[in-house]
Amino acid sequence: MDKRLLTIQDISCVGQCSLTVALPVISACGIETAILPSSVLSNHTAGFSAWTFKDLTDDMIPILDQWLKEGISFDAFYTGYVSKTQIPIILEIMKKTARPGALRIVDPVMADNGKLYTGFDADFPKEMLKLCAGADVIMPNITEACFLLDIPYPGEDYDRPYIKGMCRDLLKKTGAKQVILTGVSFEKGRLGCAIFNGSSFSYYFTDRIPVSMHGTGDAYASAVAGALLRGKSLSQAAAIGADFVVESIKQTLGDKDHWYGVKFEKALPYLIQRLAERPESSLSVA
Ligand code: PXL
Repeated sequence: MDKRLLTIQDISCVGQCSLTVALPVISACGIETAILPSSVLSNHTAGFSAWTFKDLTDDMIPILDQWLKEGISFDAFYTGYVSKTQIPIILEIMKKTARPGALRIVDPVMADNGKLYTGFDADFPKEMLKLCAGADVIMPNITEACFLLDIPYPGEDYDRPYIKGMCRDLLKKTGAKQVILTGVSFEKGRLGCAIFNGSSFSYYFTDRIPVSMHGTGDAYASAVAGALLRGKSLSQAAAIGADFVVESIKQTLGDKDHWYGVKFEKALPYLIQRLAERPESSLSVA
């Protein structure tokens, strides 16, 4: 049977993030992608002056009940932007619809640049810990890692031992099996991630493109999820995801009208090509 993934996150109708990125990216990876929208927003909350917000928590259990009646189940789950009250429901959905050995991938979307996103309160990280508990892969950025660990945000003031310790502490505290820590940089022109699978630790860096674009975290996590389901290792998936985001950013550079997201669509052929490569040639870990 082909693999089927369920992704749970919001629909920001306009703005190229969350489900409007995850569905096309993971589908392009050749993986059947089911969705459970956690909420519907007119547009995302980063950079637009206002937005509508419709919470869909009340629909989640009826949807689950219907899936159970149909015998619907999943090989993988990938969660993104969700609300606090949805976390216990999502845990129940995963428990009841997981096929044997199902993979749980959690992007603990809640913060960046040292701050929680608009609409997330100080209690949110404690709830997010519950979603991360026992996950196969978590993909926090450094800000999210600090909130999960309840430690101060270091800004750019950190070194290799700090990042390695952070990865170890994340697995210890959350009980997750593997972590990809994103947004790591030790030198000005290079940006990447730290990858720790519980025993081996590595980094993957690319040249830093000196712009900050919204939605790159979702494009990254979606490509990693798709690559993992295509059988790539954690470090291969981390590298493919990073290169896909760089390609998406390059496709967006110079388009002033496109300030709200990245043109990941233009990079999908590149992603598909990378996924078709033999495993050895797609791995380039610094
Ligand atoms: O990209 C994360 C994200 C997802 N969904 C919504 C957001 C954000 C980040 O700001 O606003 C609605």
